[in-house]
Amino acid sequence: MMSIFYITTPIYYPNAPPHIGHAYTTVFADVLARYHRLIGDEVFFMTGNDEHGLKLQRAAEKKGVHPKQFVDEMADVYKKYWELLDISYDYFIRTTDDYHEKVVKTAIQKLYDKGLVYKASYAGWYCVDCEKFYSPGEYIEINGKPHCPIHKKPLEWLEEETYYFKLSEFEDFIIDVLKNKDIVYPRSYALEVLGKVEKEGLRDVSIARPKERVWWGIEVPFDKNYTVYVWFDALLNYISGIGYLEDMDRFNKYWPNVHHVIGKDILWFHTVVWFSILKALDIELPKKLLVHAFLINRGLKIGKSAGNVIAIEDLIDRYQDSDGVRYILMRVFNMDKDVDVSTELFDSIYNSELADTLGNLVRRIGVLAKKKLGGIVYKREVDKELSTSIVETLNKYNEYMEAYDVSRAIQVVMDLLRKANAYVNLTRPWEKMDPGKELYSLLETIRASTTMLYPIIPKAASKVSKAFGYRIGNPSEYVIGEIERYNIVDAPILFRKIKQ
Ligand code: ME8
Repeated sequence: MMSIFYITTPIYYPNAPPHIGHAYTTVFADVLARYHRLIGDEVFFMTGNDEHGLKLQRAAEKKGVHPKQFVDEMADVYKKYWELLDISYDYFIRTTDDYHEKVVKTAIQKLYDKGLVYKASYAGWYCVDCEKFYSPGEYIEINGKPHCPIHKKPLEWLEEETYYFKLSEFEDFIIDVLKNKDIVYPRSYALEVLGKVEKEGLRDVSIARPKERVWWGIEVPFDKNYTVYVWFDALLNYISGIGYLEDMDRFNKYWPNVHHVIGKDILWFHTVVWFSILKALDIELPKKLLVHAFLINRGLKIGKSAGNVIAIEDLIDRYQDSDGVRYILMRVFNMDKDVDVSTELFDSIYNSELADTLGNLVRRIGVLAKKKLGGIVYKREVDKELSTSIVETLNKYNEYMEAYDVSRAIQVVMDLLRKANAYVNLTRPWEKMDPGKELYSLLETIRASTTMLYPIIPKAASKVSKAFGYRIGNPSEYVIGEIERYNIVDAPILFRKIKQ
């Protein structure tokens, strides 16, 4: 049955180019988007940039350019990186787009009209990197001074008149949602937020900034001395990007099927704050919020602010192409646990799985088929054991992909490919006069494996399908023995081993 699958990434702050952490999220979203296209869903995949606020204002100031010029240039930089990583997004949203600004203004006005916004003074500790206030108990102290728990940088003291959103009014609603609705995945994250809300309650949040301090933002429609707080602005991208206000049919088509992918650093905003805003706007809550843990390096979350960034271009250089990088990131992908990035680990995954297992099998079978059978392999009965393994693997793979467990899905395919390599060693087709049965069995295994791996390594999978003459189809409708005749025109070397 065809369904609609709307998937989003966070919109990133373009104060610097994206790094491995952004790639982690974006590749994951891309893999889900590609999988859903393969199984016949109508997919809308959106990523983009979060272009307003103090962080961007300062980044532009530092460069001596107007923030608009700065974010324009950076939008191209982000798009270039996503192209390098073969990200198949359908739409790239920017919060400086005019339809988006209109949605933000209308939304904040609606909350104001409903009596959910009021003016009062605020004093507190602020992290510009998070664009977030931290209260005592939330921040950490280093040398007696408040520091951001994520970026480990000193917080700034802010005191100002601001507009508040009455988040406190939504406390019961939020508790009910986190307890009883199956939105946040994995569920442990819902329980984490629930625990915090139950313990501390919900305090109202500031949703505006005085222009004299933060002028780079969307003007508050009911007070021109203020700009809209960047997080309120940013979250609304998920609805403005599919035509909220402008094209309600389109909005109503995609919204009920939205899947937000985020890192756990922005969990609070995407549960408590986002769910309350949606409720206040009379919009249904998202279908799923998919949360993942961090990539870390020397114990710290990898990030621009921590200065331990790993550049996407370095990864692409080392692993030769986008496929290598995509595969490694998805192979280590973990929603619950932080993953320590290490070159040894990445190299060994690349060498043993992509080069030695998949690459080696494809090369061997391609060469053998050409040499022994002139490249033409007719349909034969598929080896019983292999055929059972193919079916089992497909079932598990589909189950894991439906559960967003890309890493496990990859691992079952690798197990199948290892079995196929063992079958080659056991049956020794190079010694046979007519190795038709063995080669056909192996080609069917390769076809199934590349079909399953296509969302992760689209270039390599397409290369094999072209060289061996078959189409990448729907992995939930794969039929063994469907191909009457393989025509092998090439025996590609997919991944060249790197020296460790
Ligand atoms: O927070 N490990 O933007 P941002 C895993 N503009 N994921 C990581 C990561 C790491 N070390 N570093 C970054 C913002 N990420 C806001 C979002 S959405 C309405 C507004 C990924 O540029 C992860 O997805 O700081 C994280 O949530 C996101 O980048 C933060 O990107």
